Amino acid sequence: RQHYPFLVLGGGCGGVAMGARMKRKFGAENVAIVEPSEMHYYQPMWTLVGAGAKSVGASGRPTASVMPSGVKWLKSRVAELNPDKNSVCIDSGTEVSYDYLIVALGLKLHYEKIKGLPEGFEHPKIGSNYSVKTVENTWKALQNFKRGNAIFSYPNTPVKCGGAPQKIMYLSDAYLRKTGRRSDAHIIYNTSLPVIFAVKKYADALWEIVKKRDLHVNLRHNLTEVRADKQEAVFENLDNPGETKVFKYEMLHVTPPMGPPDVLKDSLLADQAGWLDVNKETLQHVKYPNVFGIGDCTNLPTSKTAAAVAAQSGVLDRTITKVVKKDQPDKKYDGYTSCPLVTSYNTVILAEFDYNGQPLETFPIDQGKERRLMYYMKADVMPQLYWHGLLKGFWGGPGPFRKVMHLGMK
Ligand code: FAD
Ligand code: UQ1
Repeated sequence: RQHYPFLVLGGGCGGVAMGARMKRKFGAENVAIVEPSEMHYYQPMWTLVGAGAKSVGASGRPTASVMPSGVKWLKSRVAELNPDKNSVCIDSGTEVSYDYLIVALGLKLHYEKIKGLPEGFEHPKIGSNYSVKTVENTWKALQNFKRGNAIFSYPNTPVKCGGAPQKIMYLSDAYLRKTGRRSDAHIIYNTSLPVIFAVKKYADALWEIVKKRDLHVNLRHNLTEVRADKQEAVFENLDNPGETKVFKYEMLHVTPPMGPPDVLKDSLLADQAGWLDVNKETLQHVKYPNVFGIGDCTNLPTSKTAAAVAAQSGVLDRTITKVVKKDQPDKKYDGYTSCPLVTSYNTVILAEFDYNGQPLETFPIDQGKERRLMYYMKADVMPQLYWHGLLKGFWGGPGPFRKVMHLGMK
């Protein structure tokens, strides 16, 4: 049996950021992070990897290199959560107890919920930017595109980075134009949602783009089956259950159904839907005051992104400091999240918004327009901000910059 005052579950984006912050406040010897993977990936880069603009190698670094030095890395999976005993069980059978627990387990991809997957990925013409195992298949399918339908799916569950399923469509469109094959392609976005994007300002801009570029959007279409040997994808009509439609494809990009990690879903820490049940302003667990959450595994009603994790990390750092001192948490998370909507190989619409779905833009220019500056931010600035700012516990989101940038302008 081991004990750590501060135990972090998951060594992805939120877990490493919080590990670094807890080390700075409370000392490295008091912090441990449980994470089984040897590699840590900057997932936002996979959108560009799928379109051939970055290499998959550039998106990953050894987990050992991102662990805050001196913090204990328990290279294991969490197998059981026992908040009534202030402890967890890890794979090795060891019980690890804590004074304060930070849950940052991310979410689980469910390719297997689509009939014919994951084995369908052994065939060509199909890829998925959501997994390191399949992201390069997207780029292969795009390069080998001859003639027919290019189809992009969006599942009937919460997802991380809600824009990513369509970003790869815009990049594919741009690639096919660049290589003179666009007239041989029928490009289709089949989404389970009733809208193209949740925030009206950006949705309006995206509808303009799909019209101008001849991209066909079908709302309430949910991918249920892939017959990869026949290059067929089956979608159900969510407004008319039981009704299905078969699409032939020359290229298929799959965004899988997603859900909470199993270990969390089956625990006392989960809400009805299986996500970590936290206070939406303080990120403290609603039932266990010494448990906190960050990122994709939580039930925070905002879009699941690394940008959101950055803003949450600043708030959670403050909440924990207050709780440790037996004070009331005071800093409040406003739901800030951001999605750089890549619309070509050199443009981005930088969506930023809060819990109310209101735009909350950092720069004093209209971010609803496609901009080259924002592409440069997405492709070259964000990775640096991630590795050297967010993971080191120094980047708590653009809030303070927004205030400075808008001085005298609003
Ligand atoms: P993760 O970073 O996924 O980390 C979860 C960790 O928990 C993992 O390391 C995992 O190994 C570990 N874990 C899981 N189960 C266990 C267990 N039982 N025991 C121990 N450890 C466990 N965000 C943006 O802000 N901008 C973007 O442009 C953007 N684009 C994206 C594009 C794609 C294709 C994808 C896939 C994501 C994108 N994101 C983007 C989203 C962003 O990557 C995630 O929201 C972010 O990584 C969430 O951080 P997290 O710590 O909650 O989860
Ligand atoms: C951000 O903070 C962040 O985390 C490092 C991202 O993840 C890759 C983002 O995509 C974005 C857009 C932000 C927000 C940052 C700024 C400067 C607007």
